[in-house]
Amino acid sequence: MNTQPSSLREVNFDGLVGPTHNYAGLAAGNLASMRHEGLVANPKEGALQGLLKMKSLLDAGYAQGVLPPQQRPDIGALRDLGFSGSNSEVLASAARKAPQLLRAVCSASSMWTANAGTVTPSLDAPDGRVHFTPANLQSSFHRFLEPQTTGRVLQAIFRNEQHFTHHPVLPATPAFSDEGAANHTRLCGEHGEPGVHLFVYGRKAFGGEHEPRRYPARQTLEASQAVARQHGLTEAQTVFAQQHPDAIDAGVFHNDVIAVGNGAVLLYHEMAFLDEQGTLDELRAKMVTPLIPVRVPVEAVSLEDAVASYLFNSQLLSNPDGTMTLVVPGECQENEAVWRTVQNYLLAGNNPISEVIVKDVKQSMRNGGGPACLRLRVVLTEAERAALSGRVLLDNALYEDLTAWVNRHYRDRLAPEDLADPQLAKESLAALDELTQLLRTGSVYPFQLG
Ligand code: SUG
Repeated sequence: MNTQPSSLREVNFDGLVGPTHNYAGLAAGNLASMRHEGLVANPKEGALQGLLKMKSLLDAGYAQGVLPPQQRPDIGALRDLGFSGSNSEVLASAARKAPQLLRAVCSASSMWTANAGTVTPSLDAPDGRVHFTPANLQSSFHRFLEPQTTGRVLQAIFRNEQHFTHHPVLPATPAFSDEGAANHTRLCGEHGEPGVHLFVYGRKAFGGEHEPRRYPARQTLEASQAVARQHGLTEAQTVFAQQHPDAIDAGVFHNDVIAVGNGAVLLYHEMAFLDEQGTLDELRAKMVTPLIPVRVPVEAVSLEDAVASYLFNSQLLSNPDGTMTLVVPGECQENEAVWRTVQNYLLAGNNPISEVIVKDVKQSMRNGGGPACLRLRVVLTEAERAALSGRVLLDNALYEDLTAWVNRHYRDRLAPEDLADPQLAKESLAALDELTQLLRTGSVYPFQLG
């Protein structure tokens, strides 16, 4: 067990937006992705918006990490599906015969690292190590292509076996559908108190009821239970709650689109959980510190406004004086009901939230990814931070290097018809090869491993 709990700090590892970022309408039940299909994307702007978010949180005193994007287009995936010939021939043939597959293998969806996996801090784990399980993301083809490289990236960075341990991806089958930390919230008191882990699922694989009718439920109870078991979490440390099916049908495809927790605070929309009272009661019974629920009722913010603004996809960050800062996407400011709620209810209310920071992550937002989707939270002790491999903790020099790298390699315009351009694939590989040197991760991409 950790003996220096006060050195615990949350590091947010943001995913870099990859060079093939585009709008392909790939995600059923994700209204932004469905609405923006075919739009011309600006990968350079997307990557710079992400880097600016990281930099401003670094400047505000928060610990910030960075995770590399994935190798795209995934030409290997097209070969597995029967396309053959040179890389250019594979791309051209896919563009002609299966444009939807070409779009899928070009997706830069790994930017949403809240779906990279589930993480348990050493303080809560029986062996005193930080535990990782990459999410299988089996509910969509474009995201199912992520877990292998995600696993390699996590193992390259959290390599030290004394401090970190990695579990296998759950079986990639509907019964174990897993979307990672987007459906997992750790609640706790201050300064190294053990946490209670809230796992939110959309359906039960076996004997389920109350399922959504329009859109898929992406997380199963069975997957969440398996991850908790892998990490050695006990019944006393875990709460499993079902997401409200009506919320899923309104476009809430992950719990982090409707709730966010930090410390003892759970900020959530009235429609987040199927059994709201039962969920709060169980959390209260298991937490050492009193839970601070901050409930937003439908009268204040409708489900529709919650989904359109991504108010709940905010980052809730702890400050040294016990207050918290909410990092919201720009879309919240543009929505009258939401902005009123932020000012008059969240900031003015009797809760630790004392500041709101607005960030522009529009390129990601148009695909349904807000500030919270873009980051994987990893709570680390000082010793664990020192044991990280690679150059992945953001400082001013790394920010400058990454910004220059984006400006050197990224396009400022990418339309669906550009995806078959063999030059895009070459540019992307050249950029990623340079990135692994910059981040000192070693070889993590299929093209580097041979
Ligand atoms: O899985 N969008 C992602 C957005 C993920 C947001 N993550 C969290 N809520 N944590 C998804 O739906 C759209 C890609 C496209 O349509 O081009 C996409 O995959």
